[in-house]
Amino acid sequence: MIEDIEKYLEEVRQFQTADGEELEKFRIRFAGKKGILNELFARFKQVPKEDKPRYGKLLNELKKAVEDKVRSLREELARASARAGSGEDLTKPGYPYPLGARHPLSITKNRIIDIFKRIGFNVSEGPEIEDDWHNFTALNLPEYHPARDMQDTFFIRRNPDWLLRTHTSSVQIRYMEKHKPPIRTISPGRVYRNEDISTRSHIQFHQIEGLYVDEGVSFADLKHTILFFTKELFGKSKIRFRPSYFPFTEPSAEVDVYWGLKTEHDYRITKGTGWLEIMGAGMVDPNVLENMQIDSQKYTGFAFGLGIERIAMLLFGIPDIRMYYENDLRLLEQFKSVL
Ligand code: 2U9
Repeated sequence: MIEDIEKYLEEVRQFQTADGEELEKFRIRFAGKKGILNELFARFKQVPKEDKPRYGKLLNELKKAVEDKVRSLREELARASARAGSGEDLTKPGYPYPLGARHPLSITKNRIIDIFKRIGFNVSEGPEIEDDWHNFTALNLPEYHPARDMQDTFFIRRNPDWLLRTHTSSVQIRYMEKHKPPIRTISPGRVYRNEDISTRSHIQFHQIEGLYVDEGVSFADLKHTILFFTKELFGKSKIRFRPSYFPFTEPSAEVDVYWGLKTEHDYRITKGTGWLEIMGAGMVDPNVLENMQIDSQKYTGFAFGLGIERIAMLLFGIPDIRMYYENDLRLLEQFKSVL
């Protein structure tokens, strides 16, 4: 029996393979449940007493030799397969890459910016915390105007001159401090108003305001610019101007686009009229130009403002302004392929 072990020991030491399956067969033959090692251990009882120490020692040696051989050959196999590559099938298609989506407000903002860039407007940005001058005074907002009221504006408690801007017109005031006419700029950004939150209004929303100042800019230029815009953004070419009032423009108008009355949805959103209000606009009040040291006898300008949330609601049929700020993936994932 001792000779058997010595024979196996020699066989194990000699064993070589570069094949994983063959190695596994070898392992099972020796170290498997019904393998040689277990069988030899089971025979221990029958070994004559005087042979037991040597038998035991040799058997343990055999066991260790099997373990060492399996481990070293496995390591060699792993190294060989790493040299040959990962073992992956490189012709398989890749794993799908998780795709993000732009926010509907960003999509809308970018579309509007693109349209105005094509007719010579640049993009200007400014701070969300403003002072009274840039947000109100320079814009011809008189002290008694309700917009200046605590009710409508968030003031910064540390300094009563500071507030969260209520419109991005403040950016255009800053722009005129640095640049002289001709000026063609649009200012997108977040604004804040102290309003009750509902389906249609929120304490924060986004605006784009536009400003064009040069010699000879007229109301006709304003009308045609806005007509171009509505054609490009909505594909709609019927618009109307309704007289209105803003402190910073004179004359002022609200702009409606003819949406149509083809579907029940059209009826609902236009309240049965077919018309939808999309923005406000007007000729820049001469007082505002003078505040900027721009000669209002020589220069005129037009300005307009629109709420991005409202436009995005129309473009994408979003029913509630709060949905923009909830980060619900069920909404956001719908914009994966929208540009
Ligand atoms: C300067 C002078 C005048 C910007 C204008 C509007 C009309 C307007 C509203 C649309 C919906 C705000 O987001 S909203 O609630 N805006 O109706 N905005 S004219 O007039 C300016 C801008 C800058 C220097």
